[in-house]
Amino acid sequence: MAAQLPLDDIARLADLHPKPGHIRFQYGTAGFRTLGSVLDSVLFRVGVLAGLRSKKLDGKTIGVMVTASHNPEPDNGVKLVDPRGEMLEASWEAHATSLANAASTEDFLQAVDAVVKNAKIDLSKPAKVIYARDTRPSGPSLVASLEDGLKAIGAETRDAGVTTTPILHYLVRAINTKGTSAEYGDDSEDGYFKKLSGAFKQLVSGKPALPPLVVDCANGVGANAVEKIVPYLGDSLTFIPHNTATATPGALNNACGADYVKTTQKLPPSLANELKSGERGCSFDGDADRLMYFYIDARNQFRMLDGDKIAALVAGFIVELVKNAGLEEKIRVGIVQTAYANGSSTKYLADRLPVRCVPTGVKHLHHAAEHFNIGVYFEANGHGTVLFSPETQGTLASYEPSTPAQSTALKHLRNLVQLINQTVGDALSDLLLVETVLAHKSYSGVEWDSLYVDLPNRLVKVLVADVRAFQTEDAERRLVSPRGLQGKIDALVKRYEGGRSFVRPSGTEDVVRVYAEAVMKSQADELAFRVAGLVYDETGGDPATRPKEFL
Ligand code: G16
Repeated sequence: MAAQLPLDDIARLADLHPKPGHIRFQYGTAGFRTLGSVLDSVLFRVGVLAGLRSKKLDGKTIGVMVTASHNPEPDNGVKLVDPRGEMLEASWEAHATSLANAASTEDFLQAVDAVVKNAKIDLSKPAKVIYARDTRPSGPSLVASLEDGLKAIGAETRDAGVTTTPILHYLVRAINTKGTSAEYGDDSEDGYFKKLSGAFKQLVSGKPALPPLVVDCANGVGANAVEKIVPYLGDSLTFIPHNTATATPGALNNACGADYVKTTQKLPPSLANELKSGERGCSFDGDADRLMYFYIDARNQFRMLDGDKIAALVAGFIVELVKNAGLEEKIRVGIVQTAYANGSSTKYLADRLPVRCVPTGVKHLHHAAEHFNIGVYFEANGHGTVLFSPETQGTLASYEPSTPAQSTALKHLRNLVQLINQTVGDALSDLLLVETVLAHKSYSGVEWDSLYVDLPNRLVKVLVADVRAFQTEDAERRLVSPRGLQGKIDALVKRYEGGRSFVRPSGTEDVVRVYAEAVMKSQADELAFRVAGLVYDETGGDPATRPKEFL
């Protein structure tokens, strides 16, 4: 007889985690994300779903990360990680949403059964799941709910404890590739730190050590990772960690971290006296999958080096190595960006390399980057990585260089394959990558920054009655609904020199985001607030949050 669902176990445990009646959950850009206090039922159901996903994939290990990343501390969230360490396959997002919204235990059992039938899951297969959480106070109880779901479906589990999102992604891939030719590394935090630090030390060997680096850990789990990697790095790089108060209530992502830096374009106040003219620093976000750099210039002004600048720095370095290795005929490097990429960065990169624009969300960038031999993807917010296709990794492994210069470049490329976390954006791995390039080029923030000059830009949020009323096309660069709004935005944009603006619904917060750029800062600000005002007026936003400049 074919294996059956353990309905009694699922029902008994599901009863302990009832769905709040008034909420509709959506598996979005970064999984489920909302107030931690309403996520109990979602976590239980995600546990069941993770078990089913593993069964579907013949018992491969699935990851579950409990985090709300850059969101404020009361929020929490959960996302699934597929076996190669990438985001959950898009077709399963609908299954996640349907399970999360089943109104009662009975409805939930039916929804589970529907997923089993729909996805043709062989229930006799094993289920293996590894999970982790960030440092949010709501984490432990949500993990307990998740564990109930995993128990209900009979999954074999591994608790990776409190760790960063990218380490969890690394562990998933390491577990699933163990003993294969694609082995990714030892499936432990120690394996991760050894892999990254080993490659970094090789890459910077013989280069003068860079000055110590100020790291703003956003009072999140990245603080633990930074502390742990220090002994592995030895004297190859020195950190000055800040915002490491992971146990202080309300501190997470508060006036610090990568999102703060990107959206306010300011230095976190806590670092005000830490950086002197010429010095560089960087910020992680709450789960350490985003990285922003900055430095203080000769006039004591804060200068931001965002994901676009990281992409330009890293892509330039990789292209040079590929050329120096004599591999430019075989290896094509490409870039993937989103609509948020600064217009100057797109121009700078497109003059040198193929560039693709895709909708926001790492999964979109990741998939597009897989089409290149080496795909460099970064969102402007600092979320990104570099992918080396399996063929390219094969080429790098077997290539026979014919000069000492080629041999050196090849060695560097091989080490980059080890240094870069290719499963997802990883603040720590990206930091080591940036430091590698700075060391090789003898760049300070100034030289790096001068690759191109950012167009002034502004990002604002608008709270509206119904975010779902906003739909986009053309990689989120144009609105299709509410109808007529795009035409008004176009008319406004035309009045600003170098003007560009777009409006899109956030996938992680209940807001609409408005981006604008123009040749002058005051114009970019004005355009952003005018477009935000249009959005507000069109759609009846909350009066309390109407963009202030236009009240
Ligand atoms: C997540 C996604 C990113 C996305 C960001 C903001 O980041 O992984 O790809 O750029 O949300 O998305 P939105 O503008 O739709 O809210 P994180 O770091 O929060 O996981």
